[in-house]
Amino acid sequence: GRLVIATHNRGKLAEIAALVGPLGFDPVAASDLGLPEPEETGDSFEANAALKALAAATAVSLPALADDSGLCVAALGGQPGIHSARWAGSDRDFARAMRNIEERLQQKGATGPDARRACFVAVLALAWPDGHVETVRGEVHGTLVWPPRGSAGFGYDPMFLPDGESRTFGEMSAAEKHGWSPGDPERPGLSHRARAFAALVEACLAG
Ligand code: ITT
Repeated sequence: GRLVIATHNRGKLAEIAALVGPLGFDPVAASDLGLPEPEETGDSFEANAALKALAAATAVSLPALADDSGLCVAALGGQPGIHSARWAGSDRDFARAMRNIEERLQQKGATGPDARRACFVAVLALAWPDGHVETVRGEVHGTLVWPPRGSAGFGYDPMFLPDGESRTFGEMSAAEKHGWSPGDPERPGLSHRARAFAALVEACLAG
């Protein structure tokens, strides 16, 4: 059936559409339905994902899926975290946002890989028009490289080298970044988003 994808981020939308398509859903973008972007007033990924999914589901009376995600840098106390989009400013300048992170790491003398640990977090919220909402979390750990490498993906991808890989997310195709054969619950996936999807599929099968 129809599933609203409650995001206004094109990069996320492409990834989510590729992940839900094979599960038999017909994804519709919230932006194509003319839905406004709710203000993200929550203080956690879970709270923000839930409020975005619920706003869309209740507005159009269809189930809706939202994603709240971000990059958490250990040496920066977990920043930018839930403020990852905001760090790129209203013009969504991620080259500048990555430079900002690098400058802060330099100020802390964080030069070796151990000092440059980071993780990507994605929380998916699936909401129904009756107000029921389910959230799941996916994470991928790695290190931050400088200069950024590759131009695939979106956001902070060119700076993020997942553990055990030789290429950044910016150097991987979408399929490689997912590391997941859609519909195969035996494979947990590579990216935070693919891992959250695997958890969502599992939660739906269990529930
Ligand atoms: P919506 O709320 O409309 O979904 P948004 O971009 O505002 O879009 P978030 O508040 O969840 O979404 O911000 C997440 C930010 O974290 C996003 O803008 C990216 O910069 C970054 N991010 C999340 N997932 C990422 C990924 O897979 N690769 C690179 N950067 C990512």
